Order: sequence, then structure tokens, then C-alpha cells
Amino acid sequence: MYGDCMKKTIVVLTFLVIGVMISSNISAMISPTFEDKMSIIRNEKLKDFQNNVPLIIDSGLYHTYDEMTELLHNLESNNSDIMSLTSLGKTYEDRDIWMVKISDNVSNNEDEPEVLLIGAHHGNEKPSYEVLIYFIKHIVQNYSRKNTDNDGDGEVNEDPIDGMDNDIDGLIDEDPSEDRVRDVTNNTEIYIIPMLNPDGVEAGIRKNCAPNYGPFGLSKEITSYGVDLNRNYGYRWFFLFIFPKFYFLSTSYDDESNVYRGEKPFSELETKAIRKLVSEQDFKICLSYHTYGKLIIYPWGYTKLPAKDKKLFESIGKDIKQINNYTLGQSVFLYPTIGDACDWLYGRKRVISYTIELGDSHAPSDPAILEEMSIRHVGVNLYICEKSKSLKIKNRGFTPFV
Ligand code: 0X9
Ligand code: CA
Ligand code: ZN
Repeated sequence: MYGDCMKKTIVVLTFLVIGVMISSNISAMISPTFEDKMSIIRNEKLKDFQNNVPLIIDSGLYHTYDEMTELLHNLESNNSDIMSLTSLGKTYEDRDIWMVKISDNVSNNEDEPEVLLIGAHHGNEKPSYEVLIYFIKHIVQNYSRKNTDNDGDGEVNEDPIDGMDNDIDGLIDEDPSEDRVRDVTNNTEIYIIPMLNPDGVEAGIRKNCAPNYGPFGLSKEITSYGVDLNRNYGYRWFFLFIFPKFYFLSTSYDDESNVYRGEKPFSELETKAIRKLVSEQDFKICLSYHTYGKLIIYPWGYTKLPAKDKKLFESIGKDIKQINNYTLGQSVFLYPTIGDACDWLYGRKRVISYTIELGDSHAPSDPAILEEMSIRHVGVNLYICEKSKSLKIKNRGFTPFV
């Protein structure tokens, strides 16, 4: 009698628990809240960090480093009035880190707001450089073009790249404005580093390919290869020693780890190159492109405390969200980490910086998906250039400590 009752209770309880688990998962799938969405992506990413398998694809869909280099040289020589190509220095494997500048009077440093776009901190995140190559092409192809009826419907510039069907013809963003490209090019200075980590891209891996000599560089022999460049920026570096549990899994001083931060801040050639560029220019906004998760995330990433400019991050973020329809939030709620590009850019220089996590895989094989993603982010990039003109941020260059 007693045993029966017990059994029934256990069965009922089991069903109840399963029921709650299923329904909460289903509700997360139907109307994911910010936290639901973040926890799904978080789990996938933290798992991803555990595995070191290089990404091998040769679909021809993505540029190799050499193809990109050749393309950028060609674009520069055909558009030298508005585009310049410079090397920010070499990587460990002797590849140039290319930087494209786009502006009118491109060889002068004019008093125009400066915007920074970076791709491929992580070598296995293919779309992160493709969207920037596409953006460069879009600008040079449209700059000198008169306003065009791109979709042949008798109207001109009636559907700009804003993620909306402005002329209600069932198509989205099909007739962008050539004038807009001209205006942005003439009134801002756009610095684009499409592939910050070319060695990682060629190897198909997340980290770069430089040798490590133990976690703190103290070993005589090479112990492993590669640093996670998006952990190597020097902001709040020592927090890992104080709060190791908080950052567990997302950054590490184990040099074998996929999220190894490097022996010291800015130990890597690639992050040094960014630090130098940022010290010479006065950037207003930065977008750091990654894959994946369809996220727009902003500082802080190292603490749950809100940034001083949280309202501004939210308001610009909402405009970006209009265009790409991604999830917006503070990056710490993806997972806490130390030394990412955006925390340093904002913490040190008050550059309004976002990480954009593109799409839902590291290398979509469908060209239509890549194309759609690229067009949308032409819209995003143009928008932040326009926005940079009206941005006034207090305390630029101010850092409380470290
Ligand atoms: O972990 C990263 O570097 C970025 N994600 S990725 O999957 N592309 O590696 C996101 C960094 C965002 N910053 C924080 N979450 N603090
Ligand atoms: Ca200019
Ligand atoms: Zn990344």
C-alpha cells in the first residue's frame, strides 16, 4: 500500500519535472527572452572553446588571405582617390595585417569623425571578414555612381539598407542610395581591418599561430602555439587573479587553452598593431565582427556593472537591431571575460564599441545567407558612420585605473 503510493508519487513527480523542463525549453524557443537566448549561445560557445579542431572548408565561397590581398590591392589602385591600403605590420608567419582607409582626400588626416571596423580576431570566424570585404566593395562601386534605379521599378533610392521594406513591394533594401555612400565617404574617415588574424584564418583556428613559452613566457622551450587575441587587450588584466571563478571557462592562463590570454597584455603583434593605430587616431565608434549568435553586445564584458554610457550603448544598439534584427545586450551576460577589444577600446579611449556576432554558424555554406548578412551590415556600417558625426562623449581618454 505504502510502496504503491510512493511509486505513484515518484511517477507523478518525474512527469512534473520533465513537463516543466520541456515547457520551459519550448517557451524559450517560442519567445526567447534575452537570458534564454544568451544561455543557449553561451553553452554552445563555451563548448566550442573546449575543442581545438580546425575549421576546414574550401567551398570557394570565402576569400583566402592571398585572394583578399590581391583584391584589396586592385581596389586601391582603381580607387586611389577614396581608398588607401596600408600594412599595420607583420604577423608571426610574416603576413601583412591590412588596413583599408576610406574617405575623400584619403591621404590627408582630415578633421572628420573616425570609425573603426575590425574582422577576424578569430581565424575560424569566416563571415567576420567577408562582410567587411563586401562593405569596401560596396563603397568603391557606388561612390562615383549617380543615383540609380537599382531594381528597375522607375523609382530611385526608394529602399535604403535599413532592414525594412520601405516601398512595400515585398522586397527589403533592394534600392540603396548612392548619395548616402558618397555622403558617408566625404564626411567620415573609415578605417577597416578586415582580417586582423590572417595566420589563424589560414590555419582555420581561433587563436593566432605564434609560439608560447609557458603561460607567463618563462619556459625556454616552446610549450604550445597561439593566443586568443580577443583576450589579449590590457584592461582589468589582474581581475583574473582576483576572481578566477568568475572568468573560469571564458579566459585562461593555460597556454594550451583556446581562450589563452597571452603572457601579458598586448603580448601579440596583432593587438599591438591595434593599440598603435588607436593611439594615433581618435575613433568615435568601433564594430568588432565575430561569429556567431546574432548578437549586438557592448561593454562591460568584465563586470555586471553597467557602463557609464549604457543608455547610449542601448540607443545606438537599438538602431543597429532595426537593421540586422539581432539580440542586443551587455556582453558580460553572454559570459564574463577579460581583455576583449571592446572593453579596452571603451575603457581606455571611450570609443563606443560593439561586438557583432554574425549569423548562426562560423562558416555558413549557403552563399545566399552570406550575401544577405553582408548587405545588412553594409547598412549597419553606414549607419554607425552617420551616427559618429553627432556623437559627443565626455571623458575621452580618461581611465580610472589599469
Ligand atoms: O569570446 C569572444 O571573444 C567573443 N565571442 S566568440 O564566440 N566570437 O569568441 C565575444 C566576446 C564578448 N565579450 C564578453 N562576453 N565579455
Ligand atoms: Ca576625408
Ligand atoms: Zn570571435
